[in-house]
Parts: sequence; C-alpha cells; structure tokens
Amino acid sequence: MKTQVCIIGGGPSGLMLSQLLHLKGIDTVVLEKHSREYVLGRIRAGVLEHGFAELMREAQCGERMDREGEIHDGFYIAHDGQLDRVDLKKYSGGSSVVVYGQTELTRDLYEARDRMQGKVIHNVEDVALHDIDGKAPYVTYRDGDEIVRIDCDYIIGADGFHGPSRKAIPRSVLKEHEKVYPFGWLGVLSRTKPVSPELIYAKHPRGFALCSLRSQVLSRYYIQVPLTDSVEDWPDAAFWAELKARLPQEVADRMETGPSIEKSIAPLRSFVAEPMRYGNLFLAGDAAHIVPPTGARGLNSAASDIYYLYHAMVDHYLNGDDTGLETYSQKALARVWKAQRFSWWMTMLMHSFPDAISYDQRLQQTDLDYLFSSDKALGSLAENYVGLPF
Ligand code: RFL
Ligand code: PHB
Repeated sequence: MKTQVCIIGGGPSGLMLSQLLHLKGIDTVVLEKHSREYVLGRIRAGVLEHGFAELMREAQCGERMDREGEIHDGFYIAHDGQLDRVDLKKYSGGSSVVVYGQTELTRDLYEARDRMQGKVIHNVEDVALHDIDGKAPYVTYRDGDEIVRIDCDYIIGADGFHGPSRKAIPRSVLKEHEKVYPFGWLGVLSRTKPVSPELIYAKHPRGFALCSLRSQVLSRYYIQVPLTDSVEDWPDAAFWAELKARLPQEVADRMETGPSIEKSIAPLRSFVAEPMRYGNLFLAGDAAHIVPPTGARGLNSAASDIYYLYHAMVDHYLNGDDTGLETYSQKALARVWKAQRFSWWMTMLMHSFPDAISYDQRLQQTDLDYLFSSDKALGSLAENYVGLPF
C-alpha cells in the first residue's frame, strides 16, 4: 500500500489530522490498534477550548458539537466551604470553552472519515516504523498471518502515550521530561442531573474533587485517590459519600446520586518528549506529551500540534514550502510547555499532597487567596484555561 501521510493512532489527534488533510486533497492512512467500539468506550476529556472547536468546524465535523455542546463562560472553585466563580469570559477578554465529550467528537470524526471513504484500519497488530530518518520511510503491521507494508512520505505518531512511535526515536536523540504525582483521579459517569450547570473544582483537606458534566442528564465526577486504590475499593455509595464530603454543604445537599455507568482510575502525570520530529516522523498529542487533567489541557494541547502539522503539510504539498515542517517541533513545544506549566500549577494548587509540610500548605492557601484578590491573577488563569493562541 502507498500513501502520502501514514498516521499511527485513531484517537482524536490522528483522526482530526487525517480529516483535515483529506479536505486539502492529501492522502492519508490511519492505523488503529483497537476496534472503533473500544476507542469510543474510553471516557476522557470533556472541555474543549475555542481553538479546538474551530478546528472541528474546519474539519467539517463541528455541526453536532455546535448543536449539542454547551458553551461555558465560567467555572467555580470551591475552597474553605465557599464557592468562588471564575468568570472566563470577563477575564479572558470574551472567550469561553465548549463542554462536549471526547467520545462524541471522536464519533463525529469517525463518521466524517466514513463519509469521505477515508482509510482507517482497525485492529492492526505489531505496528513498526522503518527508515524514519531515510528517504523512503514505511510502516508495517500484522493482519492475522500477513505483514502489510505502507510506503509513505511522512509518518505521524499520534498513538498516545504507550504507542510505538515515540519509542522509534533513538535514545541518544530523545529527551524525556517527566513528573509523576502521588495520586490518581477516580472518575464516575452517571445518568444523573449535574449538580451545577458549570464545573466545580474543589480543594479540600480530604483531597481534590471535580464536578463536571457531559449534558444536562449525564454527570462526570472525579475525586483524588491514593495510587494504591483500585476501582473495587470504591463501590458507588462510598464514592458519593466521599465526593459530597469534599464539597461545600449547599452543593452536597443538592447532589443527585445514582448508579455509575463507568468508573475508572487515571494516574496523574506530566510528561514531554523532545524533539517532536525525527527525520520523517512527527509526534502529535499524547504520544509526545501528557498533562494531569486538572487544567483540561490534554486534548487541547493535541489540537495545537494538529493545527501546526496540518498547515505544515499543506504548505509542503500545495505550496512547496517546508518551513512549517522544519519548525514544527520548536513551535509545537513552545505551546506544549505553556500548557504543561498551567496544568502543573492547577494541580499543585488544588490537590492534597501526602507529604506536604505546613509551609507548602500555607503557600497553597496563599496562592488561592492571591488568585481571588487579583484581577491580573484571574486573567492569567482565564487566558490559559480558554487556551493560549496557536
Ligand atoms: P489517544 O486518545 O490516546 O489516542 C491514541 C490512539 O492510538 C492508538 N494506539 C495505536 N494504534 C496503532 N498501533 C499501536 N501500537 C497503537 N498504540 C496505541 C490507541 O488505541 C488510541 O486510539 O491520544 P490523542 O489522539 O493524542 O488524544 C489525546 C487525548 O485523548 C488526551 O489528551 C485527553 O483525553 C486528556 N484529557 C483531557 N483533555 C482535555 O483537553 N480536556 C479534558 O477535560 C480532559 N480530561 C483527559 C481528561 C484524560 C483523562 N485520562 C483518562 C487520561 C480526563 C481524563 C480522566
Ligand atoms: C471532564 O469532564 O472529564 C473533565 C473536565 C475538566 C477537567 C478534567 C476532566 O479539568
């Protein structure tokens, strides 16, 4: 098989790039390890920044998002028994975010790829990258007993944190920066009315909690848990009791509870791999960088990679200009690190750290006091949360 751009990974990054390039007449093949049902079964991001929403529209996939997604102009921070609102619109100079699940937008991208007869191959095994720094790169995968070869001009590694693309870059070239946090998030999805029309991020001595939503009948809640906990340690009743204990009384009192329809634990990690290009391989999204979910930046960080790659590929194929390809890594990383900084800051601000000394706790408290006493501090939070420009 032959294509111009071979994309490894059929998550939002890979599908979005494939769709955008297709619309410009550039041929792609997407290789995905899992079935479509499996990919759509993963409950992940819920908050999209303006730039991501724009990219969905440019990819001709924004119709359902614009119809069903909710525009949020603010969110709450609960602390010390009170609720303070962060007015995103006011403090960011008019921007807002869209609440629309990653599951839904991935479904929209798959449907668009189907409509345009895009090549998305599922259940591929043993994906391997070859000759990535040579003139004739290719990718192989196993389909049953058969090894299939795809010759291409470029390979995009959009295969998430555990995929093979990043690992194909020689250790002597790749520098990895990592910070692991001493806790995870236990997430629950339930068919209940959300406790608040806007998200609530709660800082509490018992640990962090987040009240989010997917729609007016579907709630998504999280609580900070030790890394040693498993889902079995948290029957629904225990989860609801702990969530309520971490929220201001008036919020806990109006919480509607019900059976969980999904429950999972995600460890929290900050990670960046540099460079994001090696030869003809370009990394994008979680394959190159991970953030803790506290600032809702993960998918949004992937969006800027895709934006830069999309324009770089279009410039290369349609205008014969390689500047975008040559500067991709540098440009993408500059924005990636800003999203890292913001996610780290929000994580440090909002969580209980098991080994925190009293000095750390007082500083954390002061950071929060400062935030709500300074329009400039709120402005910094807001402009980062709605997304820095691409
Ligand atoms: P994905 O989604 O991991 O997709 C990668 C795809 O590659 C496939 N793959 C392979 N394919 C072929 N061969 C192989 N050997 C392969 N190995 C892997 C995988 O099956 C998969 O389909 O990466 P992508 O596309 O870069 O997208 C990144 C986002 O998924 C991620 O950043 C966000 O979900 C992070 N995130 C959030 N981001 C936000 O912007 N806003 C949020 O509100 C938000 N909330 C979250 C989150 C992530 C969470 N978890 C579980 C980590 C909440 C949570 C709890
Ligand atoms: C979610 O709805 O899953 C969500 C929202 C905001 C975050 C993280 C996760 O910061």
